Amino acid sequence: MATPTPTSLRSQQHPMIRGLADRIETTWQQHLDLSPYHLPEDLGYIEGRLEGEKLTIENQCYQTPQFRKLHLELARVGANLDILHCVMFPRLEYDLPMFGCDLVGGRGQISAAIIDLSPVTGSLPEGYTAALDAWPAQHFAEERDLPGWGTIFSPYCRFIRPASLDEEVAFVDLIAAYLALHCQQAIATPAIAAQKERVMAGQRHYCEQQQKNDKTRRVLEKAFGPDWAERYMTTVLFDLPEAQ
Ligand code: 18B
Repeated sequence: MATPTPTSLRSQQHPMIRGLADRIETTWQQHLDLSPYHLPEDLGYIEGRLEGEKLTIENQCYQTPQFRKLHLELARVGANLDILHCVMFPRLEYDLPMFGCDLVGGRGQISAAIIDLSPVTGSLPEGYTAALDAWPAQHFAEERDLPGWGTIFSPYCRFIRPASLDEEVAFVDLIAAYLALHCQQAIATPAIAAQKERVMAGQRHYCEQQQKNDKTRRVLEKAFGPDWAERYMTTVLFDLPEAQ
C-alpha cells in the first residue's frame, strides 16, 4: 500500500494544487495496486537556491502492474510560484497513452492548467475516445495556445487559464475524470510483449518533446544550474526505462 504522504509543502500551496494533489492520490489508491517506486539517489525532497529564490520540490512516486512509474511532483519557488506536475508512465507491454498534467500559478492565480492523455503509437484507443466523446462539452473562458513542442498532445488536450474559482473546481474535476478513465482503461488493457519497442519509441518521443519546455527548464536552471536541470529533466521528470 501507499507510504504516508508528506504534506509539508502541499499544505502551503495554492488550493487548486492542493485539491488536485489529493484527488490524484485518492484516485490512484481507489483504482490501482500501488507499490513504492524509488527515485535515483535522494531526489524525493529537494531544496535549491542559486540566483533568485528558493526552490522546494516534493516528489511522490509509485509503480503498479500496468505502470512503470506514477509521478506526482509539487514544487514551490519562493512564495510566488506553485507547481503541480503529474505524469504516468505505462510499462512497455501496455500500449497506453501518457497521462500528463501541469498546474502553474503564483500569487493566488493559476496561470496554466493543462491535462492530456497523449497517445504514443498513433491515436487514442477506442475505449478512450468513446468515453471522452460521450462527456458533456466543458467550456472554459480562457483557452491557451499550445507551444511548438506540443505536437505530442491529443485532440482531447485542454490548456486553460482558469478564470474563476468555479473554473478551478471544474478543471480539477475534469482532470480527475481523465485520470479515472485512464485507470479503468489501463486495468482492462492486456499486456503484449511484442509491442515493447514501438511503445518505447513513442514514449521516447514524448519525453524528448517535453524536455523542450524552456519554461520548466528555466525555473530549474535558476535554482540548480544547467547541468542539474538537464539531469533532473531527463532522469526524474521525463526518463525512459532501462533497456529491458
Ligand atoms: N511549466 N512545470 O512541471 N508540463 O510537466 N507546462 C509551464 O503560465 C514547471 C509538464 C506545460 O506556453 C510554465 O506560462 C516546472 C507536463 C505546457 O510555452 C512554468 C515543473 C505537461 C506549458 C512551468 C513543471 C506540461 C507549461 C509557464 C517541474 C503536460 C506552456 C506557466 C516541477 C502534460 C508552455 C505559464 C508554453 C508551462 C514550470 C505542459 C513556469 C518547473 C506533464 C504546455
